[in-house]
Amino acid sequence: MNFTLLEIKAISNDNYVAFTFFIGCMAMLAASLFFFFEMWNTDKKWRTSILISGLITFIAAVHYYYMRDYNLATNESPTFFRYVDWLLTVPLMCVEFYLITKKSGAKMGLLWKLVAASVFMLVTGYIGEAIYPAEKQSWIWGFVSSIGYFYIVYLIWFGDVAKLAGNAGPAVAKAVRTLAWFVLVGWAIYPVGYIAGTEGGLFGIKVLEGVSLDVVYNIGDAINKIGFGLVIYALAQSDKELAKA
Ligand SMILES: *C/C=C(C)/C=C/C=C(C)/C=C/C1=C(C)CCCC1(C)C
Repeated sequence: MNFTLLEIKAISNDNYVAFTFFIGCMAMLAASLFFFFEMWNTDKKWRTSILISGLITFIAAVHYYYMRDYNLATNESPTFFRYVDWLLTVPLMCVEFYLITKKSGAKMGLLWKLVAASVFMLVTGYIGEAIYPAEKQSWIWGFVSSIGYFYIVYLIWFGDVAKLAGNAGPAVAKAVRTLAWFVLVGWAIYPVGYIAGTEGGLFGIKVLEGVSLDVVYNIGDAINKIGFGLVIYALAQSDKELAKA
């Protein structure tokens, strides 16, 4: 008889990369439960937004579960799962911007601009990271990807999103300003991970030697997915207070 040994992989104490996947998964799950429950404690007007916050962290939790396994089994970066996760969650963040500015007149066209720019950013980033990682050209793809990123930053800081937020009430204007900082500073964590993780990530030079791309991405995700959702939650809550007053 031929027995196949099922190898059970545990996270060893010094495997901090796998540990951040584990913690990431738990944090995303906890955040999802929070949003899903709080959704019912929220004014109808904001319920869809809170639901989407929960979907973003839930989709991430499922991907983190797989990514943790993948990383333990292969000791490699789960690049494919990572980008599938982002391709689902980043457009959902664009939907959040659309939903909160919709009451002051956001059109579907704005949503499509944001979604198209984010898909462009992610697909070109994936090409640089997964297809040409060992080439010195990965920085070119990173650079191309950044064009999509800066277009999103532009739309949110100075373009349609900023204008619509300016016409909205103080609660929405404040939330959009905070979310704009997330996009400018929080999302900038990702190119740092890319530079650390790809050969020649910065103009053909390998900088940030010894920094784990996965740890940088995992920190970025925790801040940007959970933090982003909490800003929208705070908006829904403060709007409730304003309505009561
Ligand atoms: C929840 C996941 C989020 C918010 C992911 C965001 C990802 C980015 C903003 C990635 C940006 C990149 C660049 C701007 C250049 C290098 C390639 C990327 C894809 C890492």
